[in-house]
Amino acid sequence: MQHIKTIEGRLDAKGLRIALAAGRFNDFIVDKLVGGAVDYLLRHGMQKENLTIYKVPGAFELPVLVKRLAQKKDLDGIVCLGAVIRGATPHFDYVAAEATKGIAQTSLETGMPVGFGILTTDNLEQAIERAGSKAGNKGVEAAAAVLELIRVLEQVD
Ligand code: INI
Repeated sequence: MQHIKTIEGRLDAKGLRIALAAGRFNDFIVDKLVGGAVDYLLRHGMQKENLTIYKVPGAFELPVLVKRLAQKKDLDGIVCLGAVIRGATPHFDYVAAEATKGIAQTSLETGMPVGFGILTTDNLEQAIERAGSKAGNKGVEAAAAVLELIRVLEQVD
């Protein structure tokens, strides 16, 4: 097998400044995602003083927060956390779509690495499964993704 130059991210958060952006809606689920993300980052060398948690009412408000944080230019990455759970009305679809679109657009426009840890589930059970039980913890996954992405992007020359 020929040697092919491969760039990968070191999972070392030492010295990085990361913000968590979390929606309060369904906070008993979101708190589990926040806890998972914090735990992951601290266990990967991040200093507590370099981590800030910002809270907004719900997932719909996350894009504008992420945009403002990305414009501050003193952050290396942002982890978005929220829980959008389907109800009896189409509200779910609007909130989930706007949050996803707005966050992705800001990340692309600003170049800020953003981890997407917003659950979009059909019911509460699916959300619980993804917030630290049967299906893992999406907050941990989003924190891991942003860390890896930051470390890859800093090697792109
Ligand atoms: N916000 C969420 O984060 N999750 C939801 O499941 C949700 N639902 O279903 O309504 C939700 N709605 C609130 C929304 O994010 C805004 O905070 C609200 O519309 C005020 O702008």
